Amino acid sequence: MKEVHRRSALNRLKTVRGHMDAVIAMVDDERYCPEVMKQISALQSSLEKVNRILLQNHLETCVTHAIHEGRGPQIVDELMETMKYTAALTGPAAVELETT
Ligand SMILES: [Cu+2]
Repeated sequence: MKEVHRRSALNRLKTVRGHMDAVIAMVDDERYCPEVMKQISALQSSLEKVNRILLQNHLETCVTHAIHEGRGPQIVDELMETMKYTAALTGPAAVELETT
């Protein structure tokens, strides 16, 4: 991985872990449902951002190398297969994530 992306992904994932602990405590304390739901949405958004960082890293490293080695079609197929489970990478929410 490129160091800049590795650092960024790790920092964000560690923040998510701390945030997740806080949300678990909220549920344990039986906090008001919409408050918990807002926090869950924020966690989802944070994880989607991490996925975009990983996608950027993949394009800049693995995909670039594969194309140079003539393995473009295979790696594109693999990526399309991966992204079909990730609406946030391809759907309208992805545009919002660009700016955050
Ligand atoms: Cu990769």
